[in-house]
Formats: sequence, structure tokens, C-alpha cells
Amino acid sequence: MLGVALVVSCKSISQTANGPVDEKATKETAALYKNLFRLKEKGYMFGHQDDLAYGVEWKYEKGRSDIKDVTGDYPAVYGWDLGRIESKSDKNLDGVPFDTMREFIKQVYDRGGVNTLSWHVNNPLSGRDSWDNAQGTVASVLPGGSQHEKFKVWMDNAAEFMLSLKGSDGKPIPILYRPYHEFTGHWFWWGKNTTTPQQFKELWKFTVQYFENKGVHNLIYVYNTSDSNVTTEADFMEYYPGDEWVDVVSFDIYNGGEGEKQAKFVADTKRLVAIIDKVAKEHNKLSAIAEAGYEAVPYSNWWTNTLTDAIGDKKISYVLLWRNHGWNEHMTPPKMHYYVPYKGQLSADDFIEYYKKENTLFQKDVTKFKLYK
Ligand code: BMA
Repeated sequence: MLGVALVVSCKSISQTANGPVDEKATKETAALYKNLFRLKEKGYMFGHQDDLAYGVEWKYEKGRSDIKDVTGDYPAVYGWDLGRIESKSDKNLDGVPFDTMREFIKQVYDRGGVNTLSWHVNNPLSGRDSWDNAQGTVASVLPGGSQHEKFKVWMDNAAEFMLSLKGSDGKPIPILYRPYHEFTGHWFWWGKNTTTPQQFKELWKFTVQYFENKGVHNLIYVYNTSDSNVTTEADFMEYYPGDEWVDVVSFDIYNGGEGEKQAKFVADTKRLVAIIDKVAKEHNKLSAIAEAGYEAVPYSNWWTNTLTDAIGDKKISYVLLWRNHGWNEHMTPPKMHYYVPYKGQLSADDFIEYYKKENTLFQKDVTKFKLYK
């Protein structure tokens, strides 16, 4: 509370009908925003987390990508995570050096692809990671809260990174920024079980305003729920900070297994896609599936069958598949942790068919589209 809503809630609504939330968005950011509305009429972009950094059987090989190994083309959207930027660590939480990430982001922009950032930010109250879902954390970072000043320093570190992203043309690189993701789940410190709608909205507005005041004008803001606790449009909108604060509405969803679980993934995705499609139309926003996947893709036709069926004919901007880590040391018994096929993987042939579909857009498609002009 403490006045933040009063101070920051005076954006002009008319602006957002034609441009992104940030009224001072750079030319390229505003162009991307506008072009994404045109692009969705052609199809949806395929995205992959950490695509250029590592794959199931390799790490940091120049130009390599599991998607490219399989299809000959890169994805159109590339996801990266800022986790650990808060402590100015050299590497993010999954070991990607921030300097390398900056280079990847530049390469992507230079060839007309799209970058998106999430932030698995540590819990500022407990000092543990973002999965420490302790009561009162969001309250503690809001103005007047015990961790507010500390959180501002963390935001400064993130802002510094955002400001350092420049293309070969010297322009700030537009980023689809997805703060406080999956908040309807109960696993992150900003999750709805430990945060009221009012607190979440304040945190969101504070974040947008803080970046804008730091001169960060290359962000397109992505609102993101999990599939957890979202049955209806009202559930999806319960923590929505308002049309003046959000550019893209999205959700994350994972296929948890075969049989009934696979059917559930399709049914839930269909329902959620219908919700974001309706919200996007009524609020003049873009929409996306910001994270999805079936770990280790054990079903050979998952791409042309399950995922294609789940998305249907709704006009979303992109679907992003999670990272291809390979061996996952966090899990017992040890399991392979990856979400897109590598060469020779069970679903690789099907992925090639999926790649060839007219409405799935990869790097070559979006390069032609000139999203930043
Ligand atoms: C999770 C897993 C973790 C990873 C985290 C942040 O879904 O992939 O291994 O640390 O995302 O990228």
C-alpha cells in the first residue's frame, strides 16, 4: 500500500491502444509491439529457453542449437533468465554467463529474432532462492517494507543489464519481459498463496515504473500465470494490474505424463488458450504460451499431434519450450531434463513436420518479416 498505487497509476490509457505500456518505448520496441499484431495473422513463433547456450549433448559451441541441428533453422523466440543478476553474479542460476547471454541476445536481434527474459529472483527476505515461498515476502519489498531498499538495488542490477543490451546498429534491443511469472502457482515467493492481488498489482506497477525511471525503454511487459489455479477468465484476471501495465497475456503449462495426463494437458491448454485469446481481443493485447513442454518428449508425435491440437487455431504470438539441460542433477532418480528434440531424439522426425507447418514460425520466417522496422 503506502501510496505506491497513487503515485504510479497515472498512465494514459489512450496510448496503450496503439503502443506498448511504456510510452517512451524505443522506436524498435514500439515497432516490435506493432509488428507482433501483424505477425500473429500468419502464425505463431516457436521459442526455446537458453537455445544458443547449450543442448542435451553440448555446451557453448558457437552457432549451435538443438533446434538448428534438427531443422536447419533456429527458433524465432529465445528465452533467457536473469536469476542471480541480483547479486551481480557472473553467471545466471543455470550457469549461463551474463556476458555470453548479452552476446546471444545481440546475435538474435541482429538476425531479426525475438528475445524474452524471465527472472528467477532470489527471495530478498530469507536470502534463499525464488522457490522459497515464505509469507510476507512481497509485502517486504514494496515501498515501506523491510527489504524495499535492498530490492531496489537488485532492480538496479537488472536495469543495468537491460540497458547494456545493444544491437550491432547501436540500438537498445527490445525484450519481452515476463516478471513474477507463474504467480498463480504456490512455488515462488510472489505466488498467490503468499501475496494478495493488491500487493501483486503494486509490485507489478512499481517494477514497470522503476525500470522506466531508470531509463529502461526496451521492454514489452508479459503477464504470466501458471496453469495452476486458473479455471476461469476471472481466475486469470484476478491479479491483472490493468491495461496500462500489460502488453502480453500468457500462461505456462507442462504435459505431466502419458495417457490421462496427456489428455489433461490438451484440455487445459485449450481452455487457457481460449481465455488468453478472449482477454487479448477484449483488451487489445497480444497473447502467448510463455513456457510449455513435455520433459524428454517421450511421445514421438507430440509436436504435430499433442501440441498442435492443444493450441488449435487461436492466434497466439508464440509458444516457448523450456531448456535442454540434458542430465538433471536436481532430480532423484536422475532424469534427463530437456523439452525440444536433439538430432536422433524420438520426436525429431515429427518436429521436422511441425517445423514445416505453415503457421509455425522460426528464425527464417521472422527475419523476412523485419520485426524491428
Ligand atoms: C526449472 C528447471 C531448473 C531451472 C529453472 C530456471 O524449470 O529447468 O533446472 O533452474 O527452471 O531456469
